[in-house]
Amino acid sequence: MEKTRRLTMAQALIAFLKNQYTERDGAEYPFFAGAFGIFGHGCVAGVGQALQQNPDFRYYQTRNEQAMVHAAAGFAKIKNRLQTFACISSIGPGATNMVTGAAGATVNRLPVLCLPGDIFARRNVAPVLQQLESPGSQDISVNDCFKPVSRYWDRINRPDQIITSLPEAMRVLTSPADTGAVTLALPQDVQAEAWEYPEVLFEKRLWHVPRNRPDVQALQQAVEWIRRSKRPMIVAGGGILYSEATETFQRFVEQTGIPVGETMAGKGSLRYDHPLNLGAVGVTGTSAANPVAREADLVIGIGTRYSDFTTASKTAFQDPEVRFININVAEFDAHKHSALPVLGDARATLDELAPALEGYGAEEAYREQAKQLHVAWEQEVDRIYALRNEPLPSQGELIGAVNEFGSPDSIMVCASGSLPGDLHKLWRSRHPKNYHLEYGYSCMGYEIAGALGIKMAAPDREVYVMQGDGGYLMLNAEIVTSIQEGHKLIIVLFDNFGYKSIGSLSRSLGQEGFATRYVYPKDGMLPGDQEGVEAEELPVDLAANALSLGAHVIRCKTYEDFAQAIREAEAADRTTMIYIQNDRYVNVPGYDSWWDVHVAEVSEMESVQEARKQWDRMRAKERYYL
Ligand SMILES: Cc1ncc(C[n+]2csc(CCOP(=O)(O)OP(=O)(O)O)c2C)c(N)n1
Ligand SMILES: [Mg+2]
Repeated sequence: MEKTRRLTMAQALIAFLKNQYTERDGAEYPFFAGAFGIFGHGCVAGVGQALQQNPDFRYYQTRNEQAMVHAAAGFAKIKNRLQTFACISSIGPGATNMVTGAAGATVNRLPVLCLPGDIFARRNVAPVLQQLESPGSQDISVNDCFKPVSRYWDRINRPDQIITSLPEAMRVLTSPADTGAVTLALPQDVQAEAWEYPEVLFEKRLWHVPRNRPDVQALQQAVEWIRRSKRPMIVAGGGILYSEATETFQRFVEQTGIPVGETMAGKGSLRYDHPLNLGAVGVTGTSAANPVAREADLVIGIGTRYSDFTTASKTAFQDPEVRFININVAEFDAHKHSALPVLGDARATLDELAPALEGYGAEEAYREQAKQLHVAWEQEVDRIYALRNEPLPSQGELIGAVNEFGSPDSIMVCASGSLPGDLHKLWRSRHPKNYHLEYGYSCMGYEIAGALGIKMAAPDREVYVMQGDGGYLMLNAEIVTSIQEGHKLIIVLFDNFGYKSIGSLSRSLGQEGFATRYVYPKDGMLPGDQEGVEAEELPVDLAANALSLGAHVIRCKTYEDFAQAIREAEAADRTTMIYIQNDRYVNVPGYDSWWDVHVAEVSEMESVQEARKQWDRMRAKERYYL
């Protein structure tokens, strides 16, 4: 007779989760570091009760369900997807609050297990509090919203269903190619129902995370293409970091002499001062990487999903004969741009590609040109770091201060606004995890929440959150959790009274920054930039806000105050905000690139008509790469 244990579904779920482990290269990790959650009637009697009787599976109380999914994703990113958190919510709004976080995790290919409570499977008491009724079906709840943002989705309508559902959830979460958000919707009655579960379900399970090796023929073809190429370029993506391939990658670059441009997720795969590192490529690319991309006859994409920021909306690569080799664990990404797909783990593939390329080196003159571009770019960064804009400092010089005076083994976190582009260009990455940008979803609100997970994953490193006033207002509640749990963050707040980013985008589209400032309406309309200093600013004090949540606060006015505050903040014993106002209009330049934001085809505004003409010119440069 099979041994069984009588447990509620929620108790069985927790007993299963705490026995899941991953293994790669012989090292083992508990896959779940615990659970984040917010209790409500949709989970307190089920999962809440199970957590209470399983104190060895640590539960963390958070403030906002979206934030807890970001925290889990940030944690998973630092752990190279070998570990994550489960996220528990009540039904209804608690559940749907997680949808944004889940989408972010899936876009960024990061494992997170979402466990939203769900309406009664039993149905007789419906509609229950917070239930969305559908006149067309009783088999719909708000949790169906998770379907498009999850890589695996299931609803547990009977307690025995988890026996087959949980292994599927784990397969997807631990798959390098398929990972993302996984959602198991848990009807609140079923959570508390008991079942005789097979004892083997609760035994330790080790999920081997593979390093798949590439197809031999594809590899040989790649070798031929590289040997024949005159102007090859590598586009380094996040896959290099997740695969822990940075050392192998550096050797590969040095052996072949092929210059490197970095994506948002791939920045840090090579140290900033490596002579063949051309820095950021694409919309937010550098004066070194963008010209090399434009002329490249072969692009070797490693672990990249080729977002429009990387391809400059398909204008970055202009050689008529350009072709692509994509090294990727995911077939979907490997085939993009009609590439030669080299399906495999980045490290395993580079390990096989390097010996096959013995004797090959990019041409000397080409290498020299790349090195000179690298040097010139570093001088440009020095120039921007040294700007001393008055009366308000510029964002570029403040980024420089954090980079130069912050601890070199820190982690810098950012997600949205004008900072990501500036950081992509200007941040000098000194180790693979130094630069942490959530730019797959670019979700305002990721910054502090993600940073909480990051600090939990790397407690010995300082974590700098770089954030605008808009992002801060969107979601700052996890400051409280960081204080409750003693996970210190340094929040560097750039207050520019609104949206510097969308303001400048709006002006570039001929729309005068309409409704992108935090000012009072005038004559029934929100002023744009044409109102200048006449527009009346709002009486908001974000430093006082952080103070009221329990943070230590350092207010700065000048660059000198700020540089001093960066040094001071490291000595603080709890989450600290460094508050500074910066200039809305001093931008880091673009380096001959473009982003396709479709301009109005007809308009009464002359400035929009002008912008449309410019758009037409650039639109014509977009390519299909077939
Ligand atoms: C959740 C979410 N809503 C809206 C946007 C669109 N958006 C991108 S940047 C931005 C403004 C950000 O303002 P702030 O954080 O102050 O940064 P700044 O642009 O001033 O640098 C907005 C609204 C977004 N990225 N995420
Ligand atoms: Mg702002």
